[in-house]
Amino acid sequence: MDVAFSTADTIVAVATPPGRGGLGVVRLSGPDATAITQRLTHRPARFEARHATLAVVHSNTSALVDQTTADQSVDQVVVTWFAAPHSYTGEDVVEISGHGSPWLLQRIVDLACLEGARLAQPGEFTLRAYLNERLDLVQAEAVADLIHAVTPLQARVAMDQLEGTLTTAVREIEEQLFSLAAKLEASLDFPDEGFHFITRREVTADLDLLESALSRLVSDGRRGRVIREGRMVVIAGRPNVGKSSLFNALVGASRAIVTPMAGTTRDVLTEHVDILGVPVTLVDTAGLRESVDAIEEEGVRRAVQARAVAALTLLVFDASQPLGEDDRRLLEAVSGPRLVVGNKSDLSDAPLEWSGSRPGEVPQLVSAVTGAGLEALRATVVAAMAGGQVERDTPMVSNQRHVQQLERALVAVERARKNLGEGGTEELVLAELGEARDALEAVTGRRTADELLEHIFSRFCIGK
Ligand SMILES: Nc1nc2c(ncn2[C@@H]2O[C@H](COP(=O)(O)OP(=O)(O)OP(=O)(O)O)[C@@H](O)[C@H]2O)c(=O)[nH]1
Ligand SMILES: [Mg+2]
Repeated sequence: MDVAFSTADTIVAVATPPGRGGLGVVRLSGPDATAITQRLTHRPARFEARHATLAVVHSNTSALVDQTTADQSVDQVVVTWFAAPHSYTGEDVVEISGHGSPWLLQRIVDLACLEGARLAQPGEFTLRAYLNERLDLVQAEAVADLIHAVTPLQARVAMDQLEGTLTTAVREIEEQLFSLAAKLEASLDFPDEGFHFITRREVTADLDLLESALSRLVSDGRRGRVIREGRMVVIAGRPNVGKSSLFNALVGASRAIVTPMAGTTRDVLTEHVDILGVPVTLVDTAGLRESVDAIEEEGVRRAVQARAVAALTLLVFDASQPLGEDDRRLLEAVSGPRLVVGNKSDLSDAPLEWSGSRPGEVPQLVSAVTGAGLEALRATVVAAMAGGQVERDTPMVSNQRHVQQLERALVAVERARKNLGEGGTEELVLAELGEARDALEAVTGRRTADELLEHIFSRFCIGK
């Protein structure tokens, strides 16, 4: 966005997704939004704010009047004007609902540009909403998340943030920081008496409260990030243990070929699934064994590659059989985060004989055929991805940028506590509180560099 965040001009873009639809919306925002629309629709009278007005967009705009082309009707549209400051961007916004043909909508945009509008950059409407303080940065980022949401839980988390739950939580912590800092500042004015307006014990208690509020948000962010970003989970195991059957059961469709023959899967199969609200890229792989078959060998090589980039590996064993050589090799080979799954639990009542794994690692018994144990497996998978955190309320924090700043604030508060414990002065504590406040202001965007804004808003689509 090289315009350096100018808000002086009027921007225009198609706001609905590309492709055909019953309706399509062209949106304008800026000081000339209504004037441009009046010229497009040959309407001398102003539109009425927040009223749907039937109008016709003409091909012959004022910019073209001296041309010889005959005027034509381009589209019959409904125009709605949201008068500043009561609009999404805080500026005059006009929405032109036309018929949802990409060509027609593009034509309306082109005509608007001839009348003086400028094509909007990705995210520029929301950027203006932020610059005009209609949204803070958390909320603006939540708009992008909401647009990108593919699971109901992702949408819930984004919507909560758009409604300001995280902003409110951050503001509360900022207020606590501010009132503590104010008391310390006041004490500084009376240096001889030291901690005059507040005792050391009170400072410690306040810092404790801040610390626990911040660490709650930071740990919230672990699960939140998993929900927002999604994760890749790879299913691995020796041939025939039922990896593809488990893959199909979790996908909810018969996607991978399943046969009683060992070595059925030879390629890497990928599906996007919603596991308790977390968008997961689930990967089925070839069974791991020494093979003389070149195709299978390649499949095994790809399986190893997939495991290397996975957030989590499901190591599948046949619970109805004793562990074999290939099983043991696999247990040694997989070094990253993993869950051990004993499949075919329906075949035997005897518990899987289990040895040779990491301490505390016990196989989770499932049956891909009957579905037994799958619900519990889903919960364990999500908990494992979120760093062992069990599911509770919808997390308030989900964006890595927010998590980083909250961690920065937490570390500063922890340092302040440590300083105080070691007999540090008010100045030292105040410096740390200042650092914590900077970090929190970076979350909501009250202190933000232009490059960061550019980075954040470039994630948006045009028209948003
Ligand atoms: N009884 C029972 N049979 C199962 C279960 N899961 C898979 N099977 C059977 O085990 C055989 C192998 O299943 P697959 O899903 O193809 O196994 P795989 O691990 O993908 O095998 P490869 O692709 O060859 O590595 C098939 O006959 C399945 O029907 C289960 O939970 N219970
Ligand atoms: Mg398979």
